Amino acid sequence: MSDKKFLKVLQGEQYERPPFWFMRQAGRYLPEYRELRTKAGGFLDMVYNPEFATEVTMQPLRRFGMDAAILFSDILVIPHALGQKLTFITGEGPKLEAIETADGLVKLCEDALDDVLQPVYDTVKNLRSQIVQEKMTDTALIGFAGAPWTVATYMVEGGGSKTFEKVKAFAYRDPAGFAQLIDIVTNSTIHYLKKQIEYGAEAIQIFDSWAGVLDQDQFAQWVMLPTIRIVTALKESYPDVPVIGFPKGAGILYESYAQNTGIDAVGLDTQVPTKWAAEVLQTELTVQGNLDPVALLVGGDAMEKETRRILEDLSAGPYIFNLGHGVIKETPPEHVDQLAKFIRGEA
Ligand code: 1CP
Repeated sequence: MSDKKFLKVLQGEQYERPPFWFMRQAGRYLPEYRELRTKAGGFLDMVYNPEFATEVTMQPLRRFGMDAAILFSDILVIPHALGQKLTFITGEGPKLEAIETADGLVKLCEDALDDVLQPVYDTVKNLRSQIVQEKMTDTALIGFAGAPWTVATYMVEGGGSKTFEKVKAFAYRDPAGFAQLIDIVTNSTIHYLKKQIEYGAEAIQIFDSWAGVLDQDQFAQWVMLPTIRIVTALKESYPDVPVIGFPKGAGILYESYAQNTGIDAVGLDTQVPTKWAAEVLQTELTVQGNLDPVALLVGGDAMEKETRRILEDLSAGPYIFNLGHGVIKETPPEHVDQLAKFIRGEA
């Protein structure tokens, strides 16, 4: 078993200074990322180029010394590898050829997943040796995927959404057809995550960014069940690789998600009250989170005040410091530096 601090906390250990990493720690807020993205041509050209993807993953670690690296990829490589057309337009986010009914499922094919995803696996392998080469011996490598519900929202809506009308309508009108879509994504995700572990990922995070838009029954069906299937399958093959679940926006349903999905740690969004999390969640498993990304954007005293409160509330149990969602692209890198130093007790 590895003695990296991040992995130890996922096994339930506690530290006075928690390990930390930030969701979306690689990306557009870093000038060196923007430079490489221009050189690569497009976002997917970076994701499917192991050399570029490795470099971009390493960039924030060199500046800020996080305790974990997260593979540079995207949750939408699964629909892409299933054959759905995907483009990333700068400033507009992802666009997919929407699948609005079960008729569209015939276009998806699970046979060619690895043909598309092999460069991502190669990136994982590269990263493990790059981390050693740069002497970051205590830095762990996180692999990830989107949860089936969240990935399905993009597949059905054809991109990001504010209302989730199309994907919810599909699920209401044709639950059996929608279940087929969720099954296809679940199976592909299990395969994809197992491959990431095989190539060197030391922990896995499942991003369910839109878990919060469902009612309780839909949450049970489209968030809980697929997550249980994924975690069970991973644990069968790799019982020692920890899994972090991030059901953003789940509110009161966090409790049942944390207790019943088999995950080792739960990522808290900013809205989860930290004292509640300490009492209800942290007594059962490791928690991660949940500084408001806007506090990081603002920096200074406001950021330190929020961080201090979170550390006070969550440091008495197994805890990984993180944001409640991804780094906002306008965030000054100096603020990230300030936060990293603050968490380490250097400022
Ligand atoms: O223009 C650019 O350069 C692309 C911006 C970008 C980046 C840096 C996208 C497009 N994806 C990524 C990388 C990414 N995406 C990572 C890499 C590692 C890291 O965290 O440093 C990860 C983990 C993701 C995960 C992801 N992609 C999620 C889940 C987490 C979350 O933020 O909620 C989601 C929902 C996506 C979809 C996606 N990809 C990109 C964008 C702009 C979006 C969001 C679209 C929307 O608003 O709905």
